[in-house]
Amino acid sequence: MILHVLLFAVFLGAVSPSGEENLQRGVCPLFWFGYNDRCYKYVATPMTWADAELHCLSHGANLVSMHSLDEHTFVRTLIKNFDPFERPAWIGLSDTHKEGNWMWSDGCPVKYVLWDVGQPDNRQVENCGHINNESSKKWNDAKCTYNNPFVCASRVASCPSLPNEQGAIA
Ligand SMILES: [Ca+2]
Ligand SMILES: [Ca+2]
Repeated sequence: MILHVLLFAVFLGAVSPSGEENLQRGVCPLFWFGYNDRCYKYVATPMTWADAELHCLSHGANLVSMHSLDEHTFVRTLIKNFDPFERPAWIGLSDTHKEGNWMWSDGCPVKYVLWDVGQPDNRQVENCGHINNESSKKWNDAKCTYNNPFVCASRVASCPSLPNEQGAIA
């Protein structure tokens, strides 16, 4: 029994961050992490944007929407905890329905964005958003058929109120 408890502690240690940036599970299910009033999960299996969203939906969630620099930083930390290379991961942004009109898949309005310099550029048609672009680790639009890891986030009853931070759309 004691051995089991020890093994469980080691197991928890394996999914916990080792750095100073600490992820908290809070009230979230196993393998999900809490930030403010939502739960977030990094999924390492690369999928197309649509399959990633469907995967999140199967957990009662959506691809992550972000509404502040703090939230962006949390999502980066979450990814880094599982992928030290901080490779691109899908987020819930797409402009599939109307070019240049970005929407979050969870229905929250897009009022905060953190696009990388020169993005979104819709280069040869790019309609899906990801985080961790190149060295800035900000957001980029890419082809929706690319296979990327992704981040899901649970839904909230109402969309987050939006602080007037840098990056907010006028
Ligand atoms: Ca586009
Ligand atoms: Ca792009």
